[in-house]
Amino acid sequence: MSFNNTFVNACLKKDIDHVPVWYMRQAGRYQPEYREIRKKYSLLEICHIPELCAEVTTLPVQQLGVDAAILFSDIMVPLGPMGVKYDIIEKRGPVLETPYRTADDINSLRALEPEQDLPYVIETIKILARELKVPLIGFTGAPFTLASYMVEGGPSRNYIRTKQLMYSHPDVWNNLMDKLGQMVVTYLYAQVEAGAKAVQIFDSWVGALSPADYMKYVYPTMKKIFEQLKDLQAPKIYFGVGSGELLTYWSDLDTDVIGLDWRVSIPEGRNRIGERYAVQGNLDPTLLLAPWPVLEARAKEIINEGLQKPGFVFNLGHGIFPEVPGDMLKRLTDFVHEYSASVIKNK
Ligand code: 1CP
Repeated sequence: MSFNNTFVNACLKKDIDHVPVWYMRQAGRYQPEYREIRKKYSLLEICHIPELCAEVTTLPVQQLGVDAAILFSDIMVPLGPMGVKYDIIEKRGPVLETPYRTADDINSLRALEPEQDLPYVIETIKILARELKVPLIGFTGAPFTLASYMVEGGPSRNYIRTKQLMYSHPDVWNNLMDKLGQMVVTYLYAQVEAGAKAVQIFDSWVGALSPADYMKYVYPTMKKIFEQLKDLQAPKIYFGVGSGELLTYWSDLDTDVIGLDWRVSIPEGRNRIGERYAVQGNLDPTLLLAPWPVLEARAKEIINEGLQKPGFVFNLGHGIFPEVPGDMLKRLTDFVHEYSASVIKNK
C-alpha cells in the first residue's frame, strides 16, 4: 500500500481526489480495544510505552480507514518535565497536586528539552513515522488552554482563577504565557523532527475569552508562536472550541489550517478568517448519536460547503464521546470518502 498524503495536501490547499477525514479523540473510550488496554494501563502509562502507544495511535487508522493518525498523548504530558505534578483522573481529566497561581510558582517552571525529557514520545513518533501509511499529526495544547488547567488545578467551567490571574497580575500571566509559548515551539519542532507530518495546536478553552481579552492577553503569544514556527516543515492547524467570535482576529496568524467547531458554518468561518487558510471541521459530535439519515444529510452539507474552496479537511467540531458506536464512525468515514470523491470527479 502506498503512502496516503491526501490529508497533508488538503492542509496545503493542493488538489485532492477525496476529502481527507480524521477525528479528534479517534483513539479512546468508544473503542472496546482501548477500554481493554486501559484495564491494564493508565493513560500516562500508555504514553510511556512506545510500542503500546504506537499501537493505540494506529488502531483507529486500521479500524476506520481515516486519512491521518494523531499521536496518542495528552496536552499535559510536556508539562510534567517542566515541573508540573498532575494526574489524569478517569471521567474528569487532568488534575494538579497544587495549582500555579503566584509569580514564584510560575518562575519555578523550567524549559522543556523534548529529546531528554520525553524520549518515549520521540520514540513513539519514530515508530509511527516508519510504520504508518498515513501522516501522523503531532500536537500540543496552546498556552491559554494549558494555563487554565495549571491555574485552576483541573477542568473548569468559568475559568475564574485563570481570568483573575490574567486581570490582576498581567506580568505574572505574561510570564506564564511566554514559558508555555516557548514549550509549544520547542515541542512541535521536536515532534516534526521525529517524523510528525502535521501539527495541531489545541486551544480548546480559549472561546471562554472576549475578543478584547483574547487580543490583550493571548494573541501576542500566539502571534509569536506562529512566527517562530515559520521553519517548521509541516502544516499547522490551530483549533479552539466556541472560538467563532475570535476567528476574525486569527486572520493574520501564520498557520495553515483553522479548525472550526459546529457553532460557525464552514462558509461563515471562511468569511471570518479569509481566503488564506484551509479549514477543518465541523460536525457536531453529538450527531454521531443521531439516526444515520440525519447524520448523513449533515455530513453531505459540510462536504459540499467544504469543497466550495480549496483546502478542506473533514473532522468533528470537537472530540468523540465514549458513547459513540464505532460502526457509525466507520460508516461516516466511508461516506465522506465516497461522496466527496464523486463530487470532485464531477466538478
Ligand atoms: O485520538 C486522540 O485524539 C487521543 C489523543 C488525545 C488528545 C489529542 C488525548 C487522550 N488527549 C488529547 C488532547 C487533550 N487533552 C485536549 C485537547 C483536545 C480536546 O479539546 O479534546 C484537552 C483539553 C485535554 C485534557 C483532557 N484530558 C480532558 C478534558 C478535561 C476537561 O477539561 O473537560 C480529558 C477528559 C483528558 C483525558 C484523556 N486524554 C486522552 C483521552 C483518550 C482521555 C480520556 C480517556 C482516558 O482516560 O482513557
